[in-house]
Amino acid sequence: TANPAYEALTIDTLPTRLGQVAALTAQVGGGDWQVQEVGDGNLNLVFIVTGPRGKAIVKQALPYVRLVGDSWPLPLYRAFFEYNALTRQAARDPGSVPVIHHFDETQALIVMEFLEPHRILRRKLIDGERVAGLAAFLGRFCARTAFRGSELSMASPDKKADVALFAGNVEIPAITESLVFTDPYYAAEMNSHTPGLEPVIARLRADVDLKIRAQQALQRFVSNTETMVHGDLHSGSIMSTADDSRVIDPEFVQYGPMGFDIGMLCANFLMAFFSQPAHRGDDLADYQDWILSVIADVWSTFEAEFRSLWQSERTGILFPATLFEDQGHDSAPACDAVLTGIRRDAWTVCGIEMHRRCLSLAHNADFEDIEDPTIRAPLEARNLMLGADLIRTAETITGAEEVCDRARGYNTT
Ligand code: SR1
Ligand code: MG
Repeated sequence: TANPAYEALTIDTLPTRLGQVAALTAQVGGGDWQVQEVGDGNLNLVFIVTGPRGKAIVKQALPYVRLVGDSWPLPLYRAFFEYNALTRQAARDPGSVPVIHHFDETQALIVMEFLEPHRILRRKLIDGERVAGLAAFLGRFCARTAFRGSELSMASPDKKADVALFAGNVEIPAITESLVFTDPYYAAEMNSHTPGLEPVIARLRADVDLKIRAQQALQRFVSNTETMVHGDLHSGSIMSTADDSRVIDPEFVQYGPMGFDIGMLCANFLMAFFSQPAHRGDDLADYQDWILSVIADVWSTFEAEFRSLWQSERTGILFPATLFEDQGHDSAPACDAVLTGIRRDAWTVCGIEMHRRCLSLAHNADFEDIEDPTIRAPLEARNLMLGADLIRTAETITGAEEVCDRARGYNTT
């Protein structure tokens, strides 16, 4: 933030300021550029640069939270962590993230691949579109990044160095610590909610056991550095066509619990599910079934991929073959035990994310696009109640099918 050489780009200054960046001109060609600012997220500037040869994305961090304004400063160094997260995700799950063409640390900007005809998944879900291969892609991404970013796979010194590096991303995780894990459970200053939800909210905030569980999840989030997590893996951080998907926007990266990303992801599919009655007509039931099938398939792919990596890539210090296979012991029960911990963390985070998107700052379009609060409130109430249910029972949930059944149950109440 204090870097005097930093200057936010505008559509007018971008061509002059970035005209000499070889990695950008190699993508779009020299000469006349058209520039559009298309950032609709909470934090950054995002430009599409169109030249004679093609298009590229220029993403630049702002020194404050765009959603709130310059009263909430936010360090520019988050672009450095986003860049480093993208390079690691590309290595751990090749093809899962946009190709990076250029990084400028001083200007906090990343030039990357323009994904076309991809659209933000959240908008596709609101519009009732299906994406072939989505669950398999996301299940693999969560499993590969979780496994390959941990001491199950990484050499211990490398892992320690990476944890130390990403520990420098201080303010961004602090946003998650308050907005996600804490603010939903008291009358925090920036909170807002749809009128009519007061009785449900009062029940959540009166539930001491639920608040303990949410704080225990926060404790694990801040202190358990078992893998590099994306940190903000919601449907606005995924871009898809009808049959191709990529994960974008990992500026909330940190080392954290292996269940964090898949838990947040499933929360966003559940919110898409609960909001659908306001967005769909005749095909409502079919489309809601498809969303639930994505959740179930994300988990079956995640677990299959994790087990496969366990067998083929367990090269770190954790659960080494010297203690298991080399002594004639099957290590599959150890893998089961790790997956049990992941499920517990994931379903707790899932419930908390379902709460924060209706109660805290930064709601999601699935619900916010429902203009009539008398339609929105009961749908959000279903979402809040299932979220509480998941937090209270996370340890005993047998799997995603059980969660989908519970979602169907709340969908009719
Ligand atoms: C102040 S930032 C609010 C939210 O936007 C980001 O996308 C994250 O989800 C964060 O929690
Ligand atoms: Mg984001």
